[in-house]
Amino acid sequence: MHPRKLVTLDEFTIQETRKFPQATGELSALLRDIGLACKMINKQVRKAGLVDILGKHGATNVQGEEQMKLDIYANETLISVLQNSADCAGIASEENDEEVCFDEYSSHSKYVVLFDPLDGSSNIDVNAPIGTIFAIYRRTTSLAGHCRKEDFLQPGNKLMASGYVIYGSSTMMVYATRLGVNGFTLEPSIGEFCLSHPNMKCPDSGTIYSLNQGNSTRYEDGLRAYLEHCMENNKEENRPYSHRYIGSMVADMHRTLIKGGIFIYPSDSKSPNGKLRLQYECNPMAFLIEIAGGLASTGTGRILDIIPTELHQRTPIYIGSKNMVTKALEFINQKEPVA
Ligand code: P6P
Repeated sequence: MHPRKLVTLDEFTIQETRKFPQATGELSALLRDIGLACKMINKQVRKAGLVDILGKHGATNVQGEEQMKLDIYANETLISVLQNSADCAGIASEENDEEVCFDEYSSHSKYVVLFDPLDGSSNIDVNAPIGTIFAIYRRTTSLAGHCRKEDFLQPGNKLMASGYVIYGSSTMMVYATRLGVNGFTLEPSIGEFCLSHPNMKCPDSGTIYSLNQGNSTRYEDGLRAYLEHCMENNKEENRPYSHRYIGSMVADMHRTLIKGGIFIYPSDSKSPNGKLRLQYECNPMAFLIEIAGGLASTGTGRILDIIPTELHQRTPIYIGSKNMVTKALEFINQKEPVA
């Protein structure tokens, strides 16, 4: 009996490429590059409590948020690996005001990558799960020249791949292409991401709702009515649901993908466009969850259909199990909810 063969990320992406004779393998190589960068970030995250890397760096990013040293390390690692990969023409990051288009060596590459290098960084000090979120687009501009702003302002429905790495009880990379969603767990003894969750699907329904209920006084009536619905006693519909909120989008989304549920960061009286960023948080998660069979809405339309106008624009988001997102939209759009 042959021992069960571990399939590494590298082997899996090469096998996927072989399904398409015309594929050049550049997208697969790019996914491996991102995996390498995140293994380097993982190494620092795992020892964050031991070295003076937790201290606040003092600088602030374009969002006006104080940058932790780990944020900066993660950002610089992703930029450096992608710049040297020759599979990426440029990047845009939550931590950079503008896009970064790479020099001659990489400028003819056909892909660009957007990322949140370390999402949920406020959780670093309390050892809660954090993550890296990434989105990969094929360029719309000529490969003869450098990439340009419009390469980074494409709608999510043009994504080639997207995913995240969660630095949690184990380190996992989950990514989606139009072929499906697959999860890889880091095996530290060999330093490889190994296929552990093939062909991931988001359950059509769930019993968990996830949002910062502390903001509920600022929520619109329809959303408050939906929250009442979640907390109501209804045995046949497994209500009341459980409320789970980690405050790290990657962690809340990973649970939603695996267990089902709904994650909400809505607009409210203080944040009319919500808090989460479209291009490197909401779109990559929306693409992934839709490929896994779920839904992702702004409340009035599909996240992936938004035409971006700014690199760091925000959007409200209702994302997760399709039956739960549909029910939430009935409440917030004041349609007579189905009994
Ligand atoms: P709040 C982390 O700062 C983050 O960008 C997401 O990871 C997370 O879902 C959200 O903000 C948490 O925001 O306002 O509830 O603390």
